[in-house]
Amino acid sequence: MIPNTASSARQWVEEVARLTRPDRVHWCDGSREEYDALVAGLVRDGGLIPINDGQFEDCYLHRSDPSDVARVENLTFICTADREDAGPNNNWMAPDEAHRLLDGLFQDCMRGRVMYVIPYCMGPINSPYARCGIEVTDSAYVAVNMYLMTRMGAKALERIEREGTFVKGMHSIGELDPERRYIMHFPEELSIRSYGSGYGGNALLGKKCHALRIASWQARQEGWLAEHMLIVEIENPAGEKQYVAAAFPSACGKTNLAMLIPPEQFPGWQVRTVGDDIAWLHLDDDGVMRAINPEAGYFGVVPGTNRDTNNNAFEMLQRDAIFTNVGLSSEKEPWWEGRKFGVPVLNWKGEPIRSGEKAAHPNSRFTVSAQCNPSYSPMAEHAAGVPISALIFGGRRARLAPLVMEARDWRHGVLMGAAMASESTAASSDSDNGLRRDPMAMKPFCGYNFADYWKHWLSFGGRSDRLPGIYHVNWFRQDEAGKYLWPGFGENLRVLQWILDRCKGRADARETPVGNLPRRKDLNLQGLDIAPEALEGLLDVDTEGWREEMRKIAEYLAQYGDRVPAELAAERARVAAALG
Ligand code: OXD
Ligand code: MN
Repeated sequence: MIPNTASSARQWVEEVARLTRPDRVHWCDGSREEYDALVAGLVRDGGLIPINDGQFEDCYLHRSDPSDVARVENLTFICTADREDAGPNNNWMAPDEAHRLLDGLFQDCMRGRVMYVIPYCMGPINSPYARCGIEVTDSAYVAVNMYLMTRMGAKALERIEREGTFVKGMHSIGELDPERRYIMHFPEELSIRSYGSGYGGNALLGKKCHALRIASWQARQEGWLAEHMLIVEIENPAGEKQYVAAAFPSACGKTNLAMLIPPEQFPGWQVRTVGDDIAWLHLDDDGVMRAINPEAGYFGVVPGTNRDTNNNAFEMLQRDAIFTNVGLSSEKEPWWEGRKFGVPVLNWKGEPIRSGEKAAHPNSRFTVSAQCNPSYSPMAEHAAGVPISALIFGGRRARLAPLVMEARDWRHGVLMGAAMASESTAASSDSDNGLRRDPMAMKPFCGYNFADYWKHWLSFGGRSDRLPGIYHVNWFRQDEAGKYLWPGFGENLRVLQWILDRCKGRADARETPVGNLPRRKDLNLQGLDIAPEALEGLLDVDTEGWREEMRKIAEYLAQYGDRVPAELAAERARVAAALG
């Protein structure tokens, strides 16, 4: 499948091979036979461990280097000519310096290794909204994960050759040395260089590096949005389908929401997944916001997954899945905290479990093709994407943020997104367990200055009068004793129902300075066992707490200096004034 000599893809790959000196170059064609052969090779080398094939057909375990288990935000850089374009939200390095550093690391780094060339397409192959890239890597583990996560191989290469443009991604696991690890992005060159890590978010370059950091930059230039959002299809018993896209920081239940199972009291409702992590949003000619999921698979957090929390994920992990950093049970089955059955005997490092120790790494993951999801929406393959009724922002906040609130208009919604904050999680190794501002859940992923990003978001306000409603949710509110007030999981459909009814003008709300909130009577609580005090807490607006929050938001925005759009500052001031 090697393209002809004149092809820009081939020329670039030859250039990379001259620098990295692999023993062999393998152009991936994306076939199942190729996947099986790569897996067999990995099994031979110990990169994948077969697990109980009786129960888990064609499933494997990968144990990563123990120092390489999460994204590394402190080693992730945006390399733009002007430092201000990367903004205070990113680490920055001058492109020349970054190239020099990375050229040094990549030089000869693939000697004795195979270089896999992975042409991929982010989005349905025939979608005008899709974008392509080529990842070269010396990791067969990356190649098999890319097979599950993206549309890769011959078809993608065809499109690349036709369009003549693609994102250039160079990856090497190097020596897996944390001191020689960099994830570098060059948005102005549409290129990525990642060295020294094999972890998904750092190494599967189609995902965070391309579909968010580079794509967010392209999206700004081209007038669309690349967002850290799931996309879900909700069909009510009348057969009416609506779509929402929702942004949550990593490990806040996005995959669960994307695969929600309606509670018993919702007969006739169906929820289907379009995407679980990334949405590319475009306005169509009628001003309707349409979303595609650029990915074709999931790289989900495993701990906590069971039949009750996410039966769809649980089901799809039974075949053709790759587990990374879970434990093993006495039956040689993958084991993780919250699996609810089986006896763990080995931890994620492959050592016998010591008492009190966790078997799976908290950021252990599964990789699986979206085709294995029993609730996969056929609309995920639709070239024109799906029309979005509501955009939802959410964080993990023990206090203050109510269960749900609605922005009064687009501008207020942008403020809600920009002010998002969350208690930190295990998906990034830089967690400090504090509260961190994570605007639009894009803190680790926006490929340019947040101030310019908010301006770009605000610009949509003037482009259409059919924009989606914007909402903020919080499933993680706790009482003083630390007990969750809301049951979450499938019951979140009750909140989604209110949101969707609001979008159709069918539900009531009370206006408050921070947004429109449902009253108890506005939510469908039929059959839900929830204490009145819990509900009161969930729907309460703590005026003093919000005044303080608005002051903190002002401090946060001030970090971005005069680049902060005046419209956003004015919106914050409006809400603060309304709070008195
Ligand atoms: C992810 C993340 O892996 O956000 O999706 O970290
Ligand atoms: Mn994510």
